Amino acid sequence: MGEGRGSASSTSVVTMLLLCMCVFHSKMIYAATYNVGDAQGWSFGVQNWPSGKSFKAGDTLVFKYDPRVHNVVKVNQNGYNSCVASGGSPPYKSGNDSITLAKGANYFICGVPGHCDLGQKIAVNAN
Ligand SMILES: *[C@@H]1O[C@H](CO)[C@@H](O)[C@H](O)[C@H]1NC(C)=O
Ligand SMILES: [Cu+2]
Repeated sequence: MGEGRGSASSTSVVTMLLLCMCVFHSKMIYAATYNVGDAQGWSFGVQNWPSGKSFKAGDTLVFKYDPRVHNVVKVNQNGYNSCVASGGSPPYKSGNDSITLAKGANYFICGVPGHCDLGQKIAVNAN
């Protein structure tokens, strides 16, 4: 009787462990990494790069650029539309920035004056 109870609870512990491992693995398997702008990197006219792609929350965008010339600022929709970085997060400026997508809309612009207006901006929707 005691043995029966013991084996039932160890079965559920094993089941729980397997479930946790499956969740962990599916995140590892399905999270993708994208180089923004592909070979051109984070550059003028990159604005259309996301079109036709589908992104998931947890995917990583890698922004590659010359840090003496550009940076990356996460902004809100208004900042994206009007090319204003003020009030946004502090800029990323390593030239090789990995940023994980949050669920929903993610907006990034270059904070160097004039660059966003030249299409150095992206809007990415993560499901
Ligand atoms: C960019 O960063 C990643 C890690 O975040 C690293 O593996 C890679 O080598 C870096 N590339 C360059 C060109 O520095
Ligand atoms: Cu720039």
